[in-house]
Amino acid sequence: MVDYKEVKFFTFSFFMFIMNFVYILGTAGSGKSTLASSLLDTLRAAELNVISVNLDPGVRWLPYYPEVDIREYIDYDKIVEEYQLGPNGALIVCVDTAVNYIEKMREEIEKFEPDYVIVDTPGQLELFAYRDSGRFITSALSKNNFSIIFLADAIFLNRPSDFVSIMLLAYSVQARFKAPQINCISKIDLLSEDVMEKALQWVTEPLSLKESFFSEIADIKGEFSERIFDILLEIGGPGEFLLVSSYTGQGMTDLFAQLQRIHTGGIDI
Ligand SMILES: Nc1nc2c(ncn2[C@@H]2O[C@H](COP(=O)(O)OP(=O)(O)O)[C@@H](O)[C@H]2O)c(=O)[nH]1
Ligand SMILES: [Mg+2]
Repeated sequence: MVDYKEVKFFTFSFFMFIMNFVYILGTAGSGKSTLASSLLDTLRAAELNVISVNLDPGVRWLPYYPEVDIREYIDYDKIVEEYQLGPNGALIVCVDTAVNYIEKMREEIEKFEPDYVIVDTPGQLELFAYRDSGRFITSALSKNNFSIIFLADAIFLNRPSDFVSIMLLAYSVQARFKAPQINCISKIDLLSEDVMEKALQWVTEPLSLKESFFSEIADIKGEFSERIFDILLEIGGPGEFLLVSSYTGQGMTDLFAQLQRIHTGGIDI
């Protein structure tokens, strides 16, 4: 016989605890922590209950106050000393060690009952995206309810081949995590009007990149980029890119709308 009291309780608790995790990943110095801060402001302005989690054990200063912080569990300086490691080696040990604290961090997060959890990841993309511990932490902490914001610096908009290399990186992150992903180019406030105009064309109409290849010095690398671009198009497209600036707030409304679409509207990945 069905125990309706139990069913009711289950449904109630199910609705109580839908926490949407958003991991911000990207190239070193692309502005992940700054975007985390700006996104927190945007979501809070929309009256959502949002908290932040810092997963960068080596960071000295953050532009936001994280409610949950890996540095409370792991002492980067102590690991450098104890294992006699350089910065990269120590960060690898930190991220691998973080696996042991995921349950505790999850408990801390649950106490806030947030709608959204914005997770800032270590400076170096490869540390998190290309190690098994990073992937494990991502799914275990969020219990598989997560999306990814992939962030790359506006400097990659200088040449079409640079932009293709970022598309490839975005695709490789997508292939690693197999989660809904929003690709963003950061710091667009630094772009000149000319570059901004070209960038807008590239992101809204990826095929326009093909024409730009001709204007780049024809060499073997240019040809290589063009072929990679063709393959990306063939296998379903390089994906959309949003142009954002955490300083001016450009693109933040679009980013928010995409997040809401993924987490509350439901989209196929
Ligand atoms: N001009 C500009 N600079 C930014 C923007 N976002 C971040 N930065 C700067 O880029 C640097 C790296 O930012 P940070 O958030 O620490 O990057 P992370 O290593 O990816 O977390 C800092 O000096 C930031 O002030 C932006 O939207 N515009
Ligand atoms: Mg950072």
